[in-house]
Amino acid sequence: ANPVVAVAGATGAVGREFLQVLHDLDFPASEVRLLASARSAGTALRFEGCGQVPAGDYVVEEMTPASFEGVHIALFSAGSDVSKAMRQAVVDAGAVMIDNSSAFRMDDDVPLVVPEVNPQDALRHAGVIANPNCSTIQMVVALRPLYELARIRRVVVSTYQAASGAGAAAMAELFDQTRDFLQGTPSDELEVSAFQHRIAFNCIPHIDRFLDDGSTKEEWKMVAETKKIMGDPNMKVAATCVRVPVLRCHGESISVEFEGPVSVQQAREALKNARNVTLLDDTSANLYPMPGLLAGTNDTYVGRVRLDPTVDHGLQLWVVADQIRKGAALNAVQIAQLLLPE
Ligand code: A2P
Ligand code: 11C
Repeated sequence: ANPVVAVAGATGAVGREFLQVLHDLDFPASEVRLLASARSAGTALRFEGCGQVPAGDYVVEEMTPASFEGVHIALFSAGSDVSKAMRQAVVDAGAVMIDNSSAFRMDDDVPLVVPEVNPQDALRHAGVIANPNCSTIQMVVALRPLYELARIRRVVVSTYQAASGAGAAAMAELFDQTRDFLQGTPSDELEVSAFQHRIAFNCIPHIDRFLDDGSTKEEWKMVAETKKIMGDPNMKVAATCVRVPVLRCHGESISVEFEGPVSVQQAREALKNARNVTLLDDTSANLYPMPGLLAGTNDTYVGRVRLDPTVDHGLQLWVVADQIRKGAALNAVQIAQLLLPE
């Protein structure tokens, strides 16, 4: 029988995208349940349908432990606290939780999966599979084909992260602040609540909380999650994560140091042949990936591939992906596809 799918956090930025991706990939569901908090229970969301589920307006139900009875796959994006609170109910129902929060990512019994990189890990789950942080996902999709050319020793990455990474409300704040600023509201009177500072016409080098070593939790995630997904604890990663006034799609400047020689030509060839990667790299035509032009896409886009002459075997690249799709909802649904019978 086709699986029953629950979408936990259906009204959020990622939750809505879960619905869109289930439709776009025509996921073979027999039923899709929309779950959120009591605040939005009773409201209807449009769902275009997938598998045996017809298009229609579906009523959002309040998420409780009983919501998961009869569910096979539970796609979660309602924050870590909700994932932790519902984990046992999901497992007791015999369902698999595919969790977009950071609650369980580093647990030994929870695979952390990017289907282009470590699909085999998904099959070793004990009821929960974690979806990595969006910034990590697009980086490892680009690094994996390069790693096959030569082992990667060290990566230095700086991110340019879209407001929507912080949720639907943060996306609205960037939009509203920009409009209010252009309409003449003085900058100290702009409403600031999603981020620590104004995001309109600004960049904020602060995503998630600060840790004792001066880095942020977002930067730590890129380090720890990359090692786990790539299966190489010796790969060194240094990250700086920055919020920029972009609505959707994260950009990443990545410097890669290999153990042996890798030419620009070899790297371009490997990226061109990699599944779900699009190489947009022709400087003579001003062709490179840009966040403002790639919202709503599924691939990980790579450009500006060039030598890093400051190390023995180094390359530099620029990577863009829609972080709500590949960085969250699409990656999670692709994980669910790995669980379907052949
Ligand atoms: P709701 O819309 O009812 O608040 P985002 O990441 O875009 O902010 O979305 C968060 C999602 O998680 C929303 O769907 C939100 O539902 C849901 N959510 C937040 N808190 C809870 C909760 N305690 N129980 C169930 N769903 C929750
Ligand atoms: C951001 N990357 O852009 C964050 C959002 O660990 O899943 C996702 C945080 C996470 O703000």
